[in-house]
Amino acid sequence: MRLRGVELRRVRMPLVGRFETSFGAEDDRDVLLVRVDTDDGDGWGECVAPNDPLYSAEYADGAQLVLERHLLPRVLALPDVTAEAAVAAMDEVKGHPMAKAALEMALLDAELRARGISLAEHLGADRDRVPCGVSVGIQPDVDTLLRSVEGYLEQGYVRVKLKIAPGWDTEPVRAVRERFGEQLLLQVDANCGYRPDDVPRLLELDEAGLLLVEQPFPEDDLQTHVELARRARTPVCLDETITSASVARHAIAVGACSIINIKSGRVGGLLESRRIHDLCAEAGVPVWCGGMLETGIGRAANVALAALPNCTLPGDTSASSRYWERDLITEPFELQDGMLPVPTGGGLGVEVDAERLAEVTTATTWCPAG
Ligand code: SMG
Ligand code: MG
Repeated sequence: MRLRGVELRRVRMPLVGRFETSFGAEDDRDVLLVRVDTDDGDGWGECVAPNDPLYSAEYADGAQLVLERHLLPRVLALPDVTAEAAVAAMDEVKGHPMAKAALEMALLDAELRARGISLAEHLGADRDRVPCGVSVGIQPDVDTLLRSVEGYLEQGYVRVKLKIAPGWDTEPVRAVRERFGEQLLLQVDANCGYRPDDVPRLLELDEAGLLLVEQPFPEDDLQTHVELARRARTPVCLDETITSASVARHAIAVGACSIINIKSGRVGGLLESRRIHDLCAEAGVPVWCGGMLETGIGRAANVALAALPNCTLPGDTSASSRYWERDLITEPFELQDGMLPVPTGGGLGVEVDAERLAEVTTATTWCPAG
């Protein structure tokens, strides 16, 4: 495939409601989209780097800069571009997995679209629809939380994840468990918000019968995750810590987690996600697909990933309406009996509407080959 150039596009879309986690709150998304222009046609990718470097070190402005200055020049210089060749060319640049993943996604989309193969099929998915969970941010009070959870359950979500932080943990979790009963699939996500001294506090969550506790401690603190995993009945799941297949292998080997959340942006791409999926399957570690408040482009990739055989837990692959009044970028993903259909068209299998996209575009940069 010959790459003629790459367009970096910024779009701003307000979220339907504030999304608050242990590290901050977001009211809108300033998304970086990548369009590759190839002699085989276009491909789209979404960079999941948030507006600010609070989830991890990456953020949208930084991702754009590293793409413009360091990643695109390497990939645009390749005579024959494939997603795999691009990943290899970008490898000497340290870090910046979300920027790399966005370009890989766009190239995979172009490549697979031209061949008429869906991303799900290419990755080895074995399902045509996936069960969906919803991630519920920190709320001003427990009553508001209960109303919010009730609304999502009415829409059909099959699993609820509550964001927790010191001071917003055992009480809201207990209230949700009491109100919605034992059968509710419930889990929590601390986004690195706790410290080693908090282990006893986190052990109190055992009484709530949770599916898992996600990333309680900072991403580089494997040891405290090991300690909690040894002492708690609740399975420990890692998100921020897992930045590659080799980190995943290590975390599993030392007993820091028994479940892994896969996000293609966090691990540098869909091909690395597939490797993590496979090594977890071999180790008997279930995985699920996380989310980063994606538009329809990134959501399409997530839903394909969520359809892999070892994604045995419902993911944070919610319907478009959970995030946006209207997803102006692609057709919306709509929940059907708590499930989302896996796109079957070539590549990501979603169409970008150029006119509607223009309505939300705030800046466009064209990076030509040669
Ligand atoms: O896409 O529904 C979604 C959000 C899921 O909770 C979610 N993501 O740590 O798993 C996580 C958070 C990170 C969001 S930061 C933008
Ligand atoms: Mg998480």
